[in-house]
Amino acid sequence: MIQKYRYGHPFETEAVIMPVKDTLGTPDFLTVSNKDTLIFSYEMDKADIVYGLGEANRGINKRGFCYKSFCTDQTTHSEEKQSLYGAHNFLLIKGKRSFGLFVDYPGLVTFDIGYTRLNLLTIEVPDANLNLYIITGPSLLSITEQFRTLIGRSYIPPYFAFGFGQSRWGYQNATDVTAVANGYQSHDLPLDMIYLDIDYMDHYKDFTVNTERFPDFPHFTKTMKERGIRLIPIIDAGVKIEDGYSIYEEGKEHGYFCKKEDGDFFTAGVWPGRTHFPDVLNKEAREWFGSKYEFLISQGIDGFWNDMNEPAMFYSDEGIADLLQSVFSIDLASCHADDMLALRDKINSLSNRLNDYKLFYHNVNGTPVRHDTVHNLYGYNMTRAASEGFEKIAPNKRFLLFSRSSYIGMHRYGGIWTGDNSSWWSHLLLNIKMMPSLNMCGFLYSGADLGGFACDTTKDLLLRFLAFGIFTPLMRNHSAIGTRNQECYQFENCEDFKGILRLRYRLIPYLYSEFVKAALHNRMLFMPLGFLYEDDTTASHIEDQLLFADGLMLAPVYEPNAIGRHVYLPEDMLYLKFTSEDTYEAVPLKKGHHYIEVSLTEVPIFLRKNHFLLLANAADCTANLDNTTFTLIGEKASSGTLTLYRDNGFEKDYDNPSHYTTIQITNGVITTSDPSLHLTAELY
Ligand code: MIG
Repeated sequence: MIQKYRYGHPFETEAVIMPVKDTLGTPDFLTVSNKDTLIFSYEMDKADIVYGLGEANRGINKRGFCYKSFCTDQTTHSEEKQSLYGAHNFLLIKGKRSFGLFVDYPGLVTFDIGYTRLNLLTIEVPDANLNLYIITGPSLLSITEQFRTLIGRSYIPPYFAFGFGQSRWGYQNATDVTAVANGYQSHDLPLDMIYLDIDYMDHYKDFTVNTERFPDFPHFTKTMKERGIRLIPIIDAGVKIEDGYSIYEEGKEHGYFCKKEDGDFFTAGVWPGRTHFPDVLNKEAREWFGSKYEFLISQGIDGFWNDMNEPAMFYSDEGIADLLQSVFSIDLASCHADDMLALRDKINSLSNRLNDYKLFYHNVNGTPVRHDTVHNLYGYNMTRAASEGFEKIAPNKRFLLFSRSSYIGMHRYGGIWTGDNSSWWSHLLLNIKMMPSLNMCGFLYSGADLGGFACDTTKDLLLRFLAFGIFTPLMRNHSAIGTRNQECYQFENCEDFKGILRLRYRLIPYLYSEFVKAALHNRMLFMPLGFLYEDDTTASHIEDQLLFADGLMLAPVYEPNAIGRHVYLPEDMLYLKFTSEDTYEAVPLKKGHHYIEVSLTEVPIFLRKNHFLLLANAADCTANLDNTTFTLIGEKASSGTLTLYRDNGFEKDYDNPSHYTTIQITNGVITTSDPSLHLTAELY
């Protein structure tokens, strides 16, 4: 059951698509105090587990910390950080009273989950205009499904987006990009996408291509596509101020940029230098910005990543003016260390200042709305702009699209990547912990920068990152300029990567099928163990194993120099130890605690009873995957049905019954609704 409590006059975020009648008052188990702000409190039981918050720091269980929902360009995801790039205000509390809670409010929301007081949850919103949704149901899975139904169907990317992508900030030109394609293909390592970071543009201007670096871009995208590789360019939020640059000129002419109180456009410093922010909360401006993606689509581009859309800014005119004033007011003769430290702090806090977010306005249906009060909707609407643009440019075609910043609701338009992590082992664990909470909030197409973005990676870290990454729908190796080269072929004995990458390709038809079904039925792909084994206290507190799709359990290795790890099995399972993409050992294991050995090139997969794993033959890119020949792995004693979803990979007719094939296994006998399938069963 879903109840909606309305306070004041909420801003219409469009996170929710399902109409729900207002309930008066406040849920009886919450206390609300209403002074200048609105604070909801809930007394937690000692044993309650608090799931949720989507793209947030720390554990699967969010207890013991204070989180701030305020989309932030967070360059270092260390443990004390309270805000990352997304604002996903959904909590799911499991305990004597289990319920889901969604705070639909577009500005700052503070979630103190047992930080100030161990057993007290408080949610603080700076003004009293919001919608609060309370969801109850017979199980955690049912509550999540109801929430997902409330917020609408998740974005479904094209098939190729399930391939492996290589990215790096620093690829300068066609030669660099070609070298990446050659590096992978000459070593027999599969690849589907190469990402273009900001250097492909002309002076970082959105919707331009630097023709010195890419002399014939349409031809280049075409030759790459013939090799099975798609180029995925980045789009940044800020539009460069430059006379004669058409995007700037058009935006200026129509007033499509965010304005200050005095009516002048707000100016922020980002990569292109001084820029204006397109007012994506203004419908007309959004349509205009979205239509601009055509410039690249017409040159053969099928996918994009939207960056810097918190929106991030390095500085503002006002911030610089303020700083200069402080600098010039210093009297060296009388100045104290404190003055100098204050100045240093001022320089360090020039970027992404809250004060700057208070200086500009959106035009929402003719009404000016101050940015900081709706801050969390910017990345969402930039991505929505792109998606709505695609609808017009090619209505039947799916594009790859993901964003750095997001709010719940954006999951209908695109996926997300989790931003600038580091080449740290702890960030591999963070990646594992974040996936289920992202899924709860509808972000199915998501993933981290595998190998780590900042800092120098190591081969073993990259291998372990990839061994988990082969399950994340967005599987991309990305790294920052100035860090060690991180493409798989750059490492000694690069054939070590082959088994893991090729296993990903063997998994793609299954992954894709499970993904589309999860999107259509509002289910999760990654789940905490406690979602299925609710009464198993041990399972419910496990933070480093996940359930995956229909019937798998994952237990990735995330520590350096480990030769294996401990695994807890909540029930008997079949342990599949993949030693390469096509050799594996199948070992039935009993419920309970085990130690498994996992070498650097191996991938452990656990299969639940009465479930089956479907594998294709490996291929060097998604276009070459055979979608009719599969291996089915399971236990002899298992019976079950697997519904396999297949389509042409780019159209949107998901309901077409011909896309669904049922494969039924009963006492080792397989029957299928598609007699042209070539199935080989490997049953143990
Ligand atoms: O200020 O475009 O998160 O993936 O490589 C950095 C350069 C801007 C941040 C993104 C990262 C990307 C980088 N961008």
